[in-house]
Amino acid sequence: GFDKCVKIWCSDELSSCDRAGKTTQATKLFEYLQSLGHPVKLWKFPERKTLIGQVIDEYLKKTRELDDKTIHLLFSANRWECMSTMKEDILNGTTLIVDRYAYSGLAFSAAKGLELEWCKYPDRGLLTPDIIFFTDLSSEDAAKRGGFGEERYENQSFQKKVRKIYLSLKDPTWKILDARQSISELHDQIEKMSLTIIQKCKELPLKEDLF
Ligand code: Z5A
Repeated sequence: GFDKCVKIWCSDELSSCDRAGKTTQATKLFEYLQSLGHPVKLWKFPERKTLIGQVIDEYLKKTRELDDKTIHLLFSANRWECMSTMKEDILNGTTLIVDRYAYSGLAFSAAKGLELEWCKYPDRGLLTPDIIFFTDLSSEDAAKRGGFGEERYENQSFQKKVRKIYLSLKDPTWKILDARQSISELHDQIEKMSLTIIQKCKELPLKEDLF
């Protein structure tokens, strides 16, 4: 079991293109850690419930138009407005699983042609994930999973660009997983690596130095 008195600074981020199984895997990991009695919370960005989140939701549903830089900054502000709550949870020993985070901001905005360095700046200093799982799926395979929906970005040529940018961003905290595997095969790998990183992160200082 886990010692609840021990501080565990850990956050897992799941990144990837559309339909690659992030939400499925994030939920399974959440349920698994919870079944072990481990303090854990699940976040999903954009957090559509806040005021900024509502504007983002309208943009994604195409009922509101915003220029590329404005929406980029709003996605970032949406993360910042959640930071104090997330930080408090981590300091209380809770592991956070985050379904999309700042790398989504980079990949989607850079795929529109915005300069990568410009895109990084607003997210600088966010809480830093200890491990990032990238469930990698080609846009062709993604399209086979019930087809794309009606939201903005849900088309094959754009997802192809996004994937290329994601893969150019990877560093040693990234674990690239082949999303064509079954849900349980993927979960087994994510589960093992998460338990290892949670142990490793015990008593390490909080990291707020993203980008
Ligand atoms: N965005 C941005 O531009 N800037 C930012 O800063 C942020 C986001 C944070 C939000 O979409 C959009 O905002 C997103 C990026 C942009 N746009 N796109 N594209 P969202 O987060 O609301 O939606 P999504 O991330 O695209 O999620 P999704 O379509 O729900 O995909 P998913 O979470 O990766 O997949 P899933 O829901 O777990 O699974 C999809 C289907 O595949 C489902 O039927 C599953 O049962 C099935 N599935 C899952 N795993 C498997 C396996 N292993 N085999 C077979 N079938 C599977």
